[in-house]
Amino acid sequence: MSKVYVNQWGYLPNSPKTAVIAGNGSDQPVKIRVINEQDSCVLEQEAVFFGHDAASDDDVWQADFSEVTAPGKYHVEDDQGSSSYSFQISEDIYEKLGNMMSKALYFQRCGTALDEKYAGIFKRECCHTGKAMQLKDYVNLQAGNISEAQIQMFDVQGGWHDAGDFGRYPTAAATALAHMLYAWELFPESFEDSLNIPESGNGMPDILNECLYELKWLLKVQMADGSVSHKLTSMRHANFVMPCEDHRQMILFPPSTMAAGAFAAVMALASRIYKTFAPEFSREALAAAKKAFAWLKAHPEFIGFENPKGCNTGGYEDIDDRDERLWAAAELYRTTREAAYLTDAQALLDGVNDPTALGWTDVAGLAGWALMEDMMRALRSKGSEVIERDCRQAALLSEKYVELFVSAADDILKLSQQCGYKAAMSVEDYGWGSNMVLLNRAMILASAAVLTDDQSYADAVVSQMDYLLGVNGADYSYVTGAGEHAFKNPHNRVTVADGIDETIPGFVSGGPNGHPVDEKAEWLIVPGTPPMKCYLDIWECYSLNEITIYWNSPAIFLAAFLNAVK
Ligand code: 9MR
Ligand code: ZN
Repeated sequence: MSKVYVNQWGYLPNSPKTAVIAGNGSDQPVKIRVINEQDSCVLEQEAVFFGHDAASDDDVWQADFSEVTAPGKYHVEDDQGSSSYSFQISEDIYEKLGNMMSKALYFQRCGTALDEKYAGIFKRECCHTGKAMQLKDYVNLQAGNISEAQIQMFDVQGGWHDAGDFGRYPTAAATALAHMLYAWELFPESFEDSLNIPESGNGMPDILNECLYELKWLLKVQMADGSVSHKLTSMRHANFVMPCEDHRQMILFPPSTMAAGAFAAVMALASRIYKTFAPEFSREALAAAKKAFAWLKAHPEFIGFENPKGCNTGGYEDIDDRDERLWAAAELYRTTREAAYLTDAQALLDGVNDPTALGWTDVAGLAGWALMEDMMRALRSKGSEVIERDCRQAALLSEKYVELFVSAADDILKLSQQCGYKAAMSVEDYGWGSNMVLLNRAMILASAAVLTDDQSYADAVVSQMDYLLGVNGADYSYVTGAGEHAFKNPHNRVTVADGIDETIPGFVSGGPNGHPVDEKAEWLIVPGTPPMKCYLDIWECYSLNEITIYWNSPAIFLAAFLNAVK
């Protein structure tokens, strides 16, 4: 029996629309019919045989139904009697999705009660209000070498839980924040001020309100010497209880150069963005950024991070900090226009591995956004804004980045064309958090679309969102609440412990993983399962089905992009 896949959430009226038909074991022609809510066929179309798709092990047809543009509810049938899930065509499809995914971050808030007024049935009590201690003190205390009275305790209340666990990790936080701050800066028209969060209506756009909640917390994990703790978690993950029931001792782990770099970068970025909305915070953020950068300069050696013995919370390990240093220098240059930062950035760019990377491990692409920011903004406002280039060196660096982004986007386009489902992923790319790899690549495509105005990049972004929302061999929409067959059992302590049947909407799943490491997935996924289908909507499967702030943030960026360029 064949299977018909569509974007279960929906399509913009004028965007390309592809249905993928898979798996009927022959290469005979396939026809599709697009059916509206009145049950009439609005388009009959021949699907084109793509061939065998490696990542899903499916024989695949692609049917273009872009001709259908009238707003409404539809589904697609093939001539073998198979039918897709239903979907909408509507102007506000990505605006709604973006709002939903941004609101999901409110549900990650730590150190505050979530009132019914904003959280509805998902209201909950305040959590993690206790103070944290540094790892060295924790270790000494455990060994009986010191008493509690001798320990300096830190106020660390606030911020977002990173994921399905209650940890808070600066490098992950900084990347997620950057995606959203840039999304707001480049596509402000996509952010409606209607998230219904406690700060709504205070004169600041809600997306910036939500980000400020995290940024204010982030300031708290900078130490007096300018260094930044690599993470704030307990020694071991909390049980599957509501956050207010988790009373494990919170620990500020030792600093890393990655944390200092990412912190300096995002604080410099934030000081620009909040300059008029929150001038006091903006000044504080810049001072904190400079202090972290000074600490970095005083520590030119790589200071990595590894979990101490007995600790099982996230590691966010890295083997290279040059990209974080580069990102920090680029943002500080962009904010202060001081030449010394630019000289640093220039020197660091030559050494980085993956210059357009936009994820939490490799962040050199975020430095690119900083350096191209004025150009991208001017292009977005169709030249009405003049690019002020104060120096030739900055212009050259940003031109270099334009080339890097466009050439990376060309490679990503090719990848997307090689997949029957149009996912810009090779067979090997399906690891833990594969949806992030796909979404980060789509952000590179979106950047190239802004920089060149070439429609093919924007169309490929649509394909990546289609994959996320249902055009994939696993047959799921990977955003909770978005579509008829959206995943609903995330590896999220709150969802598991809250006793509510419904799932908080707007969360992005980590997605299929060809090399799962959680026990449940190891048991249930039959060896040889094609990587695109190595997915289970089961809460125990943390290496397939967790949620994180930095899996939501790229999707928020992309929804804002698609909504703005529609
Ligand atoms: O997203 C991270 C993934 O890329 C890594 O492979 C994995 C193992 O190191 O860790 C993931 O991050 C988790 C973090 O360590 C703790 N919070 C939940 C994150 C998502 O699973
Ligand atoms: Zn909490």
